[in-house]
Amino acid sequence: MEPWWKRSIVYQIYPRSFMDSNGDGIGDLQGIISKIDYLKNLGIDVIWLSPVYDSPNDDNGYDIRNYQAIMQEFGTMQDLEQLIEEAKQRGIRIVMDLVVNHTSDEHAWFVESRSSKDSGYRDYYIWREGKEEQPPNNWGSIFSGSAWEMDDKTDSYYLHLFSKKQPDLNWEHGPLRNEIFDMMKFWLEKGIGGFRMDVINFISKDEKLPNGTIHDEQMYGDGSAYFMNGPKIHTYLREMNEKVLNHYDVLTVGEMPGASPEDAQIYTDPDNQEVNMIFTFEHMNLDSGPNEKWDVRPLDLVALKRNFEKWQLALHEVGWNSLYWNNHDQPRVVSRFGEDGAYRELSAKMLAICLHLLQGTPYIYQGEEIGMTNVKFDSLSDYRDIETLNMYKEKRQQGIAHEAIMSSIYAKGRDNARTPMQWAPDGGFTTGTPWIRMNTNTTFINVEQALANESSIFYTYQKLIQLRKKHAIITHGSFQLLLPDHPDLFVYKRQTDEEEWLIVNNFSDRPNQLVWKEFVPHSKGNVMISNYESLKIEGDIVEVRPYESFVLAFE
Ligand code: TEU
Ligand code: CA
Repeated sequence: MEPWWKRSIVYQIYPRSFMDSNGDGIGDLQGIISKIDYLKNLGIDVIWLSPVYDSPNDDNGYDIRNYQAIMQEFGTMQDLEQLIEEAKQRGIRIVMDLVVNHTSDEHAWFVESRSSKDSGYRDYYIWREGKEEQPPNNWGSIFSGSAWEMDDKTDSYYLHLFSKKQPDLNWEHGPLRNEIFDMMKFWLEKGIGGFRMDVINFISKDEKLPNGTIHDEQMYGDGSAYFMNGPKIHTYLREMNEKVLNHYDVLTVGEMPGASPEDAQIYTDPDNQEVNMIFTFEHMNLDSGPNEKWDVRPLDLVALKRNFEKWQLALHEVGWNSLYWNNHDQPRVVSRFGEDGAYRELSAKMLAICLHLLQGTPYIYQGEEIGMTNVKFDSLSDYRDIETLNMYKEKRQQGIAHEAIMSSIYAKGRDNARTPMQWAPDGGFTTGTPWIRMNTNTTFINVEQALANESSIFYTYQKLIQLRKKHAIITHGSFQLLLPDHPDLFVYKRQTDEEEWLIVNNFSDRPNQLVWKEFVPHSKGNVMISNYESLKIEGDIVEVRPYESFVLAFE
């Protein structure tokens, strides 16, 4: 039988910024519960909830202090159980974030671990002696600075690939793995629909922890070759399946920076019992330089198309793709690959259609369905994200100009995705002061207006979801990229034995022409969805207008 998650559409909620129910400026579980009917109306089947666990919030919940308790600001365990139940009544499953590459330094395990070299929890984390007053190796942290922190109590260093308040767990240690597996069972027994696994392909480190290459102008070594897709990653994932996941009917998606399509074939092949699908980063890295996300480059559409092609072909009938433009770590796609001024609505719909007609499970990030945009705060003090703040400090120390850093933050900063959900012209997120400033364009980009306008971006998403439910070709059809070298148009075909669909997307504000006969089997195509009122066809030529997108079906 076909697994349910192949026909599901997932909606990601970043709880802190979704809906505040009690006026403290912080989104919470009751806020989410109050909006389930909105999500039901959109048509999604699954909610992926970013972390709601007890946390000191160094990295907004991705630094967990207690895996089995709820963050007080978000509510209680009862609120979470109520959310699971109310979602279930509407046919919606809740997928939880599983953050097990690291914990908070305030987690009881780490407090124990750092207390003494003889602690029974010592091996839960990765401790090493320094070398001549220097850290054990040259790795840089993803959040700037060294990946090692000296802990005076035992005169040793611990590894933290992210902030120093996020020490990495030692997966080599069997008892640690068993604790994680028990914790997973605790959540599964509550009836959740699965896990999104945070940087799960980082959990197996090369035990020798060798120095990494130092790329141009960088202060630290790049250790990724020694912790991404590490030596025992497949072993650990299979153990997790045997001991836990195989006993439940759930969705699993591994967040996997640095995983190639070849890696993904192994991770997602059902015979291997590892994960159902992964989040690739390859398409998210195309508008950055090779070694640094802050080195912002214009998007090369040809490269983007080739990349999607590679993934679509690699996993077809082998594994499974996840499809996304956005999440809580990425800038808003309409500002990034679309146009967020005059063409905002058209380009947001185009991007939606282009992504949702591919093979895989689509993910919608809160606000994407109304075309929310990036923000530009004048003052650094309005930013909240630890990655952004640490990076700013480090680059200033290296002598880089304030303006240059701010322009990288405007393009790539994670807070672009974290401004509060825009429910109404006056905000509608909170009655108090939000923890991070609201985008001022909520006056005209908001849910209230989107719902009232039948041609809004929201209804394009709703329609895309309905189409996917109805037409098996979207889930199962083969993929073929057409016009691979065209600089503006992203054109592809989906095909089954019975039908053929043509998907045409203009990624530019220039009109482009297509010679009809070269693409369609015959003239009787049905328009399944589009973002203009009707197609512009003259004789044998179709004019594809600025940011136009349409899907034609042929029998
Ligand atoms: O992100 C992993 C990750 O490597 C990047 O996406 C990172 O957030 C950053 O954008 C790199 O420039 C996951 C979570 O999604 C992220 O929110 C957490 O901060 C991180 O892991 C640590 O848990
Ligand atoms: Ca609140």
